[in-house]
Amino acid sequence: MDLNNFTTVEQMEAETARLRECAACSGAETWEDRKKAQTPSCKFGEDGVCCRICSMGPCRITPKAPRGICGADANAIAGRNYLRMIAGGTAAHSDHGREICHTLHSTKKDGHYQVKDEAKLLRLAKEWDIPTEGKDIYDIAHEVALAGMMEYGKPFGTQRFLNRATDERQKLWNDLGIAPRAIDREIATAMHMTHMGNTADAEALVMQGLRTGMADGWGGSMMGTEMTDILFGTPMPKDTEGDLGVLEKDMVNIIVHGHDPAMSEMIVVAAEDKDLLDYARSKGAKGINIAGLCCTANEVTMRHGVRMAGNFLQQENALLTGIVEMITVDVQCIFPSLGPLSECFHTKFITTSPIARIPGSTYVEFHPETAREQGRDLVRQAIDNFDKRDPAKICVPTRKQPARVGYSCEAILKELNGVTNSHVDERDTYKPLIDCIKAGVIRGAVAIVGCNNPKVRPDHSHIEIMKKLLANDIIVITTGCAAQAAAKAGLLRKEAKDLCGAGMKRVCELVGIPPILHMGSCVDISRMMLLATDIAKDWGIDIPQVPVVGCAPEWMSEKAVAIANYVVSTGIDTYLGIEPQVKGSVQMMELITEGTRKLTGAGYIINTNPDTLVQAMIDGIEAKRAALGI
Ligand code: SF4
Ligand code: MSK
Repeated sequence: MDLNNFTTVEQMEAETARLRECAACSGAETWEDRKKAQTPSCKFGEDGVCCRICSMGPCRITPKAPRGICGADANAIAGRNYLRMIAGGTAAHSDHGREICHTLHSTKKDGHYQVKDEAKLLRLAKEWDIPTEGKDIYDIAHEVALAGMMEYGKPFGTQRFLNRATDERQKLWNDLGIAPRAIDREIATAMHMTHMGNTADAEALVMQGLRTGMADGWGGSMMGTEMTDILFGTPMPKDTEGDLGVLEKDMVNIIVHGHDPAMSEMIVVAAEDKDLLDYARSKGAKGINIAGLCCTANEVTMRHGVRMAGNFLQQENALLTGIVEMITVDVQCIFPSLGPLSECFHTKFITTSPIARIPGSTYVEFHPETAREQGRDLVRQAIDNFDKRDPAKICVPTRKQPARVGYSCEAILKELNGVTNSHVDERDTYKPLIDCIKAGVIRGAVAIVGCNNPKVRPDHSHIEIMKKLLANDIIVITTGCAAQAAAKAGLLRKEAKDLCGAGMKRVCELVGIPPILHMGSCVDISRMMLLATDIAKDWGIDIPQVPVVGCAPEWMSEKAVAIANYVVSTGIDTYLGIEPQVKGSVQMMELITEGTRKLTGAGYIINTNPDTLVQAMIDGIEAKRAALGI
C-alpha cells in the first residue's frame, strides 16, 4: 500500500505549527511557550533529591551536603519522593474506580444510568460469591457495587481481584508481602511511611511502591474497568477516526476530556436527541459533533465509536482551531491553561468534578440523579455558542485517520476464536495466539501505553517504536495517549498490516485485525494484566516467561509510575523512555532496574533514545523465546 497514507510525526508537527501561527493573533499561549520558560529544569527535582516533606527543609542533596537536616540521604529522599508519586497515581486511578462504583450503585431500571452488560455483572457477582438467583438485576448491581466499594477500606484481607492471577503470582505476592490490602490503606501507608521521621530505607520504600502499585492495577484500576464495562458495555471492535480533523467546521463541536466517562456518556447520548439536533440545525449548524481527548476519548470511542480529537499534548491545539464550542472535562490530565486559553476564543470551558476545579471554567457539578438533563443542558449551551465563533480566529484542521478500536479481552477472545457475538464462552482461549507465538509467526507482544511528555518530541517515540515492533513481527496492544498517537498515525487501521513482517501480516489478514489493538484508557491497562495472565494460564507457564513486555515511551504522570509498579509486580518487564526522577540515588536506580527483577522477575529498562529502547525490547522478547526453547 501507499505508505504516504500514514501520517508522519513531521506532518503532525507542521499542523501544530500552523495552528500556533493562527492562534498568535489571539495572544494564545501553549505548552511550547511555557516549556521554554521552564528550561532548564531544576536538577535537584530531576534527580529526585529535593525534599520538602517537613518545614525544616527544603533540603537538597549535593556532594557537599549529602544529608538533609534530619539526616536523610539521597536514597531516602529519592525513595520517598518516588513512593509518593506511586501513592498519587494509585489514588487517582482508584478514586476514579470508586466513583464508577458509586455510579453503578445509582443505577435504576428507568434511571439515567443503567446496566448495559448484565452477563459481565453476573460473572463478577459469581466470582465474588454474591448470590444472584431470583434477584432483580439492579439489586445485584447494587450489591456488586457495594462490594467493590468495600475493597477500598476493608479492615482485613487482600484485594479480591488477586484471585484472577496465576497461582505462582499469588504465592509470590504473598511471600514478598506485596499483596495489597484495602486500596485506601496502601495509599495511606505510603503517605505515612514517607512522613518525616519514618522510613529512610530505600528498599522498604520500593517494596511499598510495589504493593501500592498493585492496589492500583489489581485493585482500583481493575475496579474502574469492570464497573465501567458493566455500566456502559464491554467494548467490541468498531470503526472510528482520530486526529484534530475530526472537528467539523459546519457542526457544533463539543469535546469531552479527562478520564471518568460517566459525564461524557450523558453528553454523547444527549447529542443524539432529536430535539437538540433540530435545535442545532435551527442555529445554522449541520449537526452536533462530539469528539474526545485523552482517556475520556478512549472510553467513549471504545463503546460508541466517538471520534478521537487527540491526546495529552494536543488538548490546547484543539482549542486553537477556533471551532470548539465547548470543552467539558471530568478528572485528570486537564491543563489548567485551558482556562485562559478558552477565553482567547468563544469556547465554553466546563468543569464537572469537585476534585478538578479550574479557574476560568464554568463549574457544573454532575450528579447521577440529574445527569441526563445536565448532559442535555450542556449540549444546548454549546449549540447556543455556535454563532459566537470569531471568523478571524478559525483555523480548520483537516488531518485525520480511520481507526479500528474496541479490543477488550472479550473482543480479542472472540476474534481469536472466530465468534461474532459478544458473549464470552468458557471454551474461548488464547490458544490460537499462543500457537502463533510458539511457531514464531508472531515473536511476542508489547503493551505500549502512557502519555506525551515535552521532554521528547510528542508522539515520535510512540510511533517509531510501534512501527519497528510491527516490522519485527511483534503485535502491539495499546491504551491511553499512546493509543491515540497510533490512531493519528493511521496505525490502528487494518491496512497497517503492510508495515508488519510477513508473519504478523498473515495473522492480521487471517484474523481480520489491525496489528495494533486499542484496549482502552489508562485504567484499562488492567485488561492487559488479565490478558498476560490468561495467556500464561492457557500456555501453562508463569507470566515472566511469556514473551510480552510493557513500554511507556513518553510517560509523564504519577499514574504512570503506579502502573509501572503493578506491571513489574505482575512479572512484566517495563521499558521507559523517560527517566524516573530518582537518578540522584544510585541505590534507587539499582533497585528499580535490577532489584525488583530478583523478586518479581521483572524490572525497568530505561533509555531515552527510542531506537535503542525498541531494540532492547526486541532483544528482551527474543531472550524470553530462547529461554522457552521456541
Ligand atoms: Fe529536610 Fe529531612 Fe525535612 Fe526532608 S524530612 S525537608 S530531608 S529535614
Ligand atoms: S490520559 S495519564 S496523559 S496516557 Fe489517561 Fe494520557 Fe497519560 Fe493522561
